[in-house]
Amino acid sequence: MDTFEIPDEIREHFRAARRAVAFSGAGVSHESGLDTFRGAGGLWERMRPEELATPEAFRADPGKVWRWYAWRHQTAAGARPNPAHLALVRWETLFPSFTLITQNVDGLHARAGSRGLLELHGTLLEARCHRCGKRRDLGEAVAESPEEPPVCACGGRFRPAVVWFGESLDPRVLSRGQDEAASCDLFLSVGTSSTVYPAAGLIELAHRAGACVIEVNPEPTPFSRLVDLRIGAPAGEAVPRLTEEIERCRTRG
Ligand code: BV8
Ligand code: ZN
Repeated sequence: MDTFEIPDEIREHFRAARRAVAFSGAGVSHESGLDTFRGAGGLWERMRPEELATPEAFRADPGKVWRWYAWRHQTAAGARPNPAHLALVRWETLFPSFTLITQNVDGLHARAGSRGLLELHGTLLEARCHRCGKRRDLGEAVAESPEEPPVCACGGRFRPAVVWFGESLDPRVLSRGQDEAASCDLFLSVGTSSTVYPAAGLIELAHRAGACVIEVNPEPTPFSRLVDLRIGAPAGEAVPRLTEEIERCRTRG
């Protein structure tokens, strides 16, 4: 992709924006070599979510769920942030307020250097006792017990510190994300199928608040018709290019 057209009225939003939000999903990490969940080649093509990413699945077969997350942890630890993660770090200096909200649990935004990140679906880097809530490093827990989840001092089992289907998101993280979406003037949705709620609801919140909403995704999503600018290209190409355009608009006017 050499270029994409940015209409003048969108450039005007780039110049005027005071509060920006980026909302990311698994597609942002695809060019780092991590699988997405949905779509061709996605993780859910090979496994059913309810067999692995639910509390019921963990109760039924804790070892199977633990080994799947151990594999994902290893894959994420071996991956490197790509140009999309790195470009989003620059957004922190471009606007008076910027919040990065992610559905990803792979830790790549933080490793790229993003600060103040809102991780809506938790993190793959930590394990949490399902009974007492004690947290520990997931990599260490896997090294100690690769096949079955280790047992906590309280007798409970450690599980990945992610949010499974049917579980509530951390209400403080969710409400901060909702507040930011509802009060921003520029909202970038990138690499998400926009199908998992309540996360996907942030896009609608931003749109209803009158923000300029941009979508970066090679495939259309349920929100594609609502957004102000759709860029049908991979994040690793589109986000750095978009970031350069914003930098140009904000420094040279
Ligand atoms: C809850 C974390 C209250 C762990 C994940 C019916 C209607 C509406 C809602 C529901 C419903 N039935 C059930 C629900 C609720 C449910 C839900 O939304 N279900 C949907 C699927 C129907 N939600 C919940 O359960 C949530 N909790 O509602 O609490 C409650 C409480 C009790 C009882 C009931 C309700 C909790 C949801 C959390 C799920 N956690 N995982 C883990 O990772 O293992 S899900 C998973 O989906 C991911 O982790 C990710 O976080 C999330 C979103 O996925 P995406 O990031 O968007 O990834 P996806 O693969 O889908 O898309 C990738 C995109 O990238 C594609 O569009 C592709 O085109 C694009 N792409 C590919 N390459 C690139 C690219 N884009 C850019 N560049 C590229 N190179
Ligand atoms: Zn415990």
